[in-house]
Amino acid sequence: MRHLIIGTAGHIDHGKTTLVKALTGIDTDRLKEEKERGISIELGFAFLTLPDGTQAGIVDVPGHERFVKTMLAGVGGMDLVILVIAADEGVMPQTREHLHICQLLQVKRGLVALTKADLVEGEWLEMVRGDIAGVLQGTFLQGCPVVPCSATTGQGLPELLQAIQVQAAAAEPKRTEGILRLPIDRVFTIKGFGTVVTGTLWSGTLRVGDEVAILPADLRSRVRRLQVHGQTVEQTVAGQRTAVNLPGLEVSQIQRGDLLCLPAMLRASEAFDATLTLLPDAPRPLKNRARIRFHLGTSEHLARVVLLDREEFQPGEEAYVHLRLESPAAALPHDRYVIRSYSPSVTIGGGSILDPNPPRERRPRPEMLEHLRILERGSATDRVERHLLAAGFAPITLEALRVRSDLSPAAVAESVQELTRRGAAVLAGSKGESGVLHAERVAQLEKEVLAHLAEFHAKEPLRDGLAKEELRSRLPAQLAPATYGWMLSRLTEAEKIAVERDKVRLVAHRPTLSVAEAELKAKIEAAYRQAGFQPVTPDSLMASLGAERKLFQPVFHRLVDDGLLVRIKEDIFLSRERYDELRERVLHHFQTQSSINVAAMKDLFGVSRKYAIPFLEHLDDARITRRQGDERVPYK
Ligand SMILES: Nc1nc2c(ncn2[C@@H]2O[C@H](COP(=O)(O)OP(=O)(O)O)[C@@H](O)[C@H]2O)c(=O)[nH]1
Ligand SMILES: [Mg+2]
Repeated sequence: MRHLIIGTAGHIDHGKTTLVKALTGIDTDRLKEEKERGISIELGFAFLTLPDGTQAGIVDVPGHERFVKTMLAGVGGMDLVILVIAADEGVMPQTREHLHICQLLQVKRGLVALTKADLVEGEWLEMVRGDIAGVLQGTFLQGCPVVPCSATTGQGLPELLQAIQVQAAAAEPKRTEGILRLPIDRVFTIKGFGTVVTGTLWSGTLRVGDEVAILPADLRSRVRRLQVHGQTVEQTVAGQRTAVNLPGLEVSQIQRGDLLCLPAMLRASEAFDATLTLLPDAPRPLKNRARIRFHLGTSEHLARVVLLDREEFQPGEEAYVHLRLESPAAALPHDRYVIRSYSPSVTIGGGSILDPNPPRERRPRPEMLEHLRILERGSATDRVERHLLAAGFAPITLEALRVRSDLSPAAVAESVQELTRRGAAVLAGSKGESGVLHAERVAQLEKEVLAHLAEFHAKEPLRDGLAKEELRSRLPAQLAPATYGWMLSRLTEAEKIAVERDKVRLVAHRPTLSVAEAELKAKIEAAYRQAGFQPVTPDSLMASLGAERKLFQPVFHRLVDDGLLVRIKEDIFLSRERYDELRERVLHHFQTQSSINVAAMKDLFGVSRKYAIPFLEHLDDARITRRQGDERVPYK
């Protein structure tokens, strides 16, 4: 079944609410004040089943200039608009403003209901038609049906319904498989159920039991009940007016303008990169950093427009801008927005979001304009590539790419394949955790790894390599452990580096010893071999050999790196042979004894407590023994 949203627009008192009532039987003016004053203040909702069975939700908007903000909250999600113009008054200020808003928000289609036709003569009607044609010129409604009608006499209503049917049939359905978004336009409580929010489901499918998030606060709840046009349903799809019962949340925590979506899909931001068109009849040019009212979905924010390539923005111009909001909002690329001047509040322009989560601080640079140009005009593949570049050294999952580019999963996969074929994208990571990196970023990272290693080898020619973690800490901070591991195996496979015992080195690196170093190395080794299980500390050995620290230390490190000396604890080292013997003899001990303690250890190796205790602790760490009170038992 097709679902779509029909909205009204037009100047106050031109008959919007009366027309909706005539078409649907529903009076959308529900507030007492609305009844008393005879004007609409809030959004009104009704529904209509078209002759072909299409279920249409109807959003009736207020026409008073003071409520344009409310009207704006109703326009997002409209598939077609009925621009209501009273035949007796003709085109009025909010007729134009509402038309501008629909144009800026890219409502795709619509028609004009020339209401109150009962009040005018044929000649007058023709004159008004002429005016209307002029106003619609160059807009999405140019050449649309203009249907004279009267809610009072019923004249023209069948023709109007017929024209709505034709437009509705041509409307493009919303994406039910898209990223779930429901901009909230009302919040209230129903006795016995708790908090309910309503809105037009822009895209996706929502089911009872779904976990949902309310942005920007990122409140969480689980959908308990769903209603569409007053009927309880199990699921609702894009294009339906939807009421959602959210247990565990208070009415005071949610407000019009919040966005209901699935958890962890969208991220609210206080900055957007966007295109902006200033209306030709905007009253004055827009200065850099001008404070404006920013309308997105059902929300309104105060914001500043940062101009990137000009000092002043003239009416009628279009440009790329950076928007800085005073409160966070969540958007997707291609979302349309409207701006109104701060005071007086009049609609002055609008545009399309290009990047919903750009870095906050930005100074205009030529590359940036190019970046935005590609985000706006580029092919799907070009846009995906921009997102990869912007993501730096953090691999992006296909899911995240989908949200950032607002493409279908298939289109994202295709773009990534294309980029991989071209050598521009690299699949990083493994087993489910995989993401995509831009090849340039990978190359940059490889260059850094190799440069750090080369530098280390130059400084410490006798050392085997740089400790893995040490190397990681010298790389860009955002590098996740998984990405780092992936990076190292990639360089190992390419035979550029080797990783041995947690040390990373360039494959080409071969530590070489001078004659003096080789001699000292032999002396240290011999000293440790002779010392058995009670060796001296490195410092006292250095003193007794009369060696200089500058010479002694690198050689000593080298012996440890090579595994010829094993560090037990602090400055207790054993030669490799003694160390192997230590392990063997303890294991042998366990063949006849069930445990070992410090005293037994002292006897076994003929050492003092000063050595026996660190030995046992080391064996615990190596999972050869396990401590049980004062005894050690075999680890397993
Ligand atoms: N004569 C006549 N009066 C109408 C017609 N439609 C609406 N009205 C009257 O115009 C006034 C404003 O109508 P309303 O629907 O509240 O206008 P809205 O502000 O556009 O929603 C009300 O007093 C209606 O009764 C019509 O077709 N013919
Ligand atoms: Mg009204």
